[in-house]
Amino acid sequence: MSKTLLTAASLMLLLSACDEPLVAEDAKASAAAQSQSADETRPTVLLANRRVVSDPVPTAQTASDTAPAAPTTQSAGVGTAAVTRVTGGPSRPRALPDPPFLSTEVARFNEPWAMTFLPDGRLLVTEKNGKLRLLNVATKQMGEVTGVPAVAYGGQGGFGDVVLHPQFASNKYVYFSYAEAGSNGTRGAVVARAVLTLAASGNSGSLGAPDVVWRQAPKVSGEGHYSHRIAFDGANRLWITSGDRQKADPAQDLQSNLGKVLRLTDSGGVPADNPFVAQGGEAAKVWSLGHRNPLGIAFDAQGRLWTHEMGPAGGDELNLIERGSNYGWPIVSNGDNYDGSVIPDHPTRPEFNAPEDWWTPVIAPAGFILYSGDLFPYFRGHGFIGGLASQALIRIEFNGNQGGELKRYPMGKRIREVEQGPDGAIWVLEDGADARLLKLTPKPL
Ligand SMILES: [Ca+2]
Ligand SMILES: [Ca+2]
Ligand SMILES: [Ca+2]
Repeated sequence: MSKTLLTAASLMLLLSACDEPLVAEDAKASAAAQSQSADETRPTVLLANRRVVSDPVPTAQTASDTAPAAPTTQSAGVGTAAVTRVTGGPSRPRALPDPPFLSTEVARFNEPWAMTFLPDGRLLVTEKNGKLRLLNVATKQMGEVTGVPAVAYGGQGGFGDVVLHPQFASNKYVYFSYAEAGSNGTRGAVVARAVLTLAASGNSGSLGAPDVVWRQAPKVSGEGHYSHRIAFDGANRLWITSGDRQKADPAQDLQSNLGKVLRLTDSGGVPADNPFVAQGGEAAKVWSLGHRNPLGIAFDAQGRLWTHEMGPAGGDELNLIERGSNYGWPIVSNGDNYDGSVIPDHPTRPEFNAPEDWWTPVIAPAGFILYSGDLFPYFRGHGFIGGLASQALIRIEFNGNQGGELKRYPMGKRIREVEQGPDGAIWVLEDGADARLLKLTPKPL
């Protein structure tokens, strides 16, 4: 467990890390945000003893140019267990440039949070203050989709995720999340769906009357840790990450839906085979519990669900989500509290599901894809995570039920969102005001 030994220097880096910016009730995180530059200048130093940080060179290909391209394996220490890296593929170049992509600015947005491509190749982008943008990425013409409900903008909250129903082509349903105001200054995340109508010409559209399919319960004070990331599986089930709203303990309470991963029907109902359905109420919608602030959710080609979540001071996690499992927050974390008080690490309580990889200092993960495109065939099956505090794009490699960071690409800005385009380009959104939308395409060899 050398990962848990903290030197004075690593403690300073811990204090310099932050998950989300400028949340009023989390003063120590805010203070940390002001000194994050120390983090960005040396993000991999403390990881050197446990990671492969350079792209692997597929030396096996030199053995025979005519033999079928067998996967190349190499070992790397990840998390608490050794992982056999599986790399290579039929189109893998002999060595990847670093970075392996060219970055092209396509547009700029004001505090973008999420994006998703429409079947016609246009891009929907949410902005935290409640705007839904429609961008023609070919012409760069920017329009707007009207009909977004009022959002409770402030802190980490506002307009959140946007995804299409798997049968969008026929039902036109767009699902989106946002922070909703309650009584006495309380707030909570909401997921709603609405029919999207696109204008016959030009670059605009409108949402029909929104139908709320899920609400965070109870609504609480504060403006942080909404999470509210959305995904669909292959059976039209609606998956939602619900953050702990910085209240911590509710993540262990099955009658609160804070700090959970939820599994619903596409209209917000309870699937009969959910793990806690017999307990009724909020528990019936829960798939897994003990989560803090999961801002990334994605299914892999085998249908397994992966999420990442922000830890406190240290302890960001990559998790394989398993039915009915408890991921430990706030009882265990490989990080500790911002005030320096210790939270027992995952290995002290093996009854909780431990992360497949974890990060101290934090990367502050936001946005997540599992790549399946054609432009970067050698990255198929890899994950890409946006990094806020780490100002990077983090590439994750998987082997069965294990996975971990293989490579970190510095981006120079906080990265809020990652998406795969129709042609297999990787798209990233920076965070904050005047944030760039970047299209990443393979760098010529
Ligand atoms: Ca955990
Ligand atoms: Ca700890
Ligand atoms: Ca695990």
